[in-house]
Amino acid sequence: MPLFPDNFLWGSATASYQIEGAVHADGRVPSIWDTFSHTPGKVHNGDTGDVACDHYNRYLDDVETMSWLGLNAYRFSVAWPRLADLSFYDRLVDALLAKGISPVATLYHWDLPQSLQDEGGWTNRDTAYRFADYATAVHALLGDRVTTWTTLNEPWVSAFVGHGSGRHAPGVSDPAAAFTAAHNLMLAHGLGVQALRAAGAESVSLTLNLTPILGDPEPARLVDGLANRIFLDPVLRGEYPADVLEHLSRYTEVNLDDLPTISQPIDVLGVNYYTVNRVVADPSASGSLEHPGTEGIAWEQPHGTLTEMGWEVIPSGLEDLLVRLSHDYPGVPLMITENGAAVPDGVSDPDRIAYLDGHVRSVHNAIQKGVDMRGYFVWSLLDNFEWARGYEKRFGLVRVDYETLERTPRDSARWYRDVIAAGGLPS
Ligand code: PNW
Repeated sequence: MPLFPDNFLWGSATASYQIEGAVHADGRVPSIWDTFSHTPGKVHNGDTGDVACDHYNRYLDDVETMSWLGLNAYRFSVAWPRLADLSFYDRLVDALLAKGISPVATLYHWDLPQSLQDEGGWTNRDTAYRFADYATAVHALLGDRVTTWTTLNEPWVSAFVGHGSGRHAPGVSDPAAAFTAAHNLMLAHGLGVQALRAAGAESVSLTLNLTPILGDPEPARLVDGLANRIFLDPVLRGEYPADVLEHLSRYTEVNLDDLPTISQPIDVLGVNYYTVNRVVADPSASGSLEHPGTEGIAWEQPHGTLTEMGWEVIPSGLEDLLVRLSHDYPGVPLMITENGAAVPDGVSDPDRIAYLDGHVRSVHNAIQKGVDMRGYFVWSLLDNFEWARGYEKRFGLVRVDYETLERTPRDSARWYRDVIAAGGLPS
């Protein structure tokens, strides 16, 4: 039976706007996702996070479920719009610790206060300084109990889905804004690391969604730069890759003096992995708005088995990615902060079990190849608000009935419980 290191974190992950609901409780102010989801035509079926899973009121039941699963860690995000009263997270953290579950807190999972968006949001570098102040405030409240911190979740999505295609809030479509936002998000990360360290945080990380790019070598290299290296190199090497810098300079100017701040050492890199992309050279292709400047590149249809998101199931991509990261960015421990699948609704979910099984095996293979892996978090604990896709896509180990808000553990939850109890996979 493949075994994992003793102190390996077995967790699951969620994010504030996707599960909490209670959008008017305790002085919470509107976020860009309230605005976006309430704008007709932006989210599938007109769904919003107004109620979501009502986790804000049901968190004790949900912590009970985590305890039943045997999780030793739980990754959640703190809602910046709740800054006026963060006591919910105080209660959540106490409930987790009472069950022996380590809280892993993400400071920003996409719910920017609308008031900051009104001043330009991530295209305004002031937002990065505001983020550092916010990080200090959250640490002051939770830092005596939370030891593992993540600054940002997936800045690529915030920058390029939020400002490139506009499929996500704030719904902007402007390549210059997207590259500027990417830079300012990295600055926020760096300033956030400094703020957390100054406050005495033990372990600080950043979570990136990393997508291996397969296909014709030249387009694959360009797209890899725009999807992956654009964050990896500034954060972990203190420089933009030359090809990426040349490319983005066609749209905007970035302040290279920020790089020492951006590249503050981190203790672990969070990796969100779901699938790969395949690209081919095609002179007639218009490229992708989420990868500005990719005219002449076509995204190939995914191969083989697909999830409900239309994403190709390819566990070997995760192993290859982890090995690559350990070679290209040595000395940085890695943690899978999200991995999971949307599959058809029901309590029986063999396709999710197969997906998770394959990817946990990949993580184990990477460990055997010498990669320093610290944990694995399933996305997600609960079905939840899947952003522009609304509630239709279901990622939960636990099913949520959105009429009654009743929770029902799926077969995959029992499977994960057995994996955790055994400390690894059945051979
Ligand atoms: C991640 N895309 O997001 C997020 O961190 C989660 O909040 C989300 O629920 C999960 O993956 C599943 O989607 C992504 O459209 C969402 O390119 C969308 C994209 C990428 C990542």
